Amino acid sequence: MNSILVEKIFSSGQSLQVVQGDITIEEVDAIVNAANKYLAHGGGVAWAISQKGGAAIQEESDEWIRKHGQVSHAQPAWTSGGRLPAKFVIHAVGPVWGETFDDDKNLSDAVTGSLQVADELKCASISMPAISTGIFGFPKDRAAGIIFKATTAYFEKNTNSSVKQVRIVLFDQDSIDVFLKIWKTLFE
Ligand code: AR6
Repeated sequence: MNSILVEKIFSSGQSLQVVQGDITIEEVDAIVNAANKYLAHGGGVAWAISQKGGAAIQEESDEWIRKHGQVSHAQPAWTSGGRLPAKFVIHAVGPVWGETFDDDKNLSDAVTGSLQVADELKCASISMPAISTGIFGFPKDRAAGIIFKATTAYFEKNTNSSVKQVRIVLFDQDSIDVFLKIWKTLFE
């Protein structure tokens, strides 16, 4: 079972949570996948989502690539959730650490873009992993600050958004320790 570690409720009533657990069991409107630009879900959280959600996720992803081409940081793709409890999977592409000079902006864009897609899909609740901090090698502390700040900025700019709850779902203890440390510096 996934458990809430900390929560901040903004003046708009929108809520940001850090959750410990497995994103594939989240009972929310949409989960975010940490994808690559080809939507080839071969490793990390992408593989777990694809396995649990069933063949529909990779099939719909392949269809998306055929129609729209490679996925950019700022404009994530989306598919159904297949057999997952979540209705949708939003496929966000974070930066590969060190590949360009725009890593911070590209991660921020991937987070903001995911929230925009969730809004377009009229989602109230969305769960997001620590995008880019696994196979893509983005430093966890730096990513935590960017993910928290991008979500806060989105809430502040979009108080009437359909998105009322954002859950940052962390799998491993190291990520939990780092994200909670950064949370304290920003929100406590
Ligand atoms: N629930 C929540 N978080 C998870 C789960 C889970 N079930 N499993 C792993 N994580 P990564 P990236 C965490 O590598 O760095 C794939 O091959 C994990 O511990 O999945 O953006 C894609 O297809 C880490 O903290 O994503 C891309 O090619 C976080 O999810 C590439 O990896 C992100 O790790 C994307 O790399």
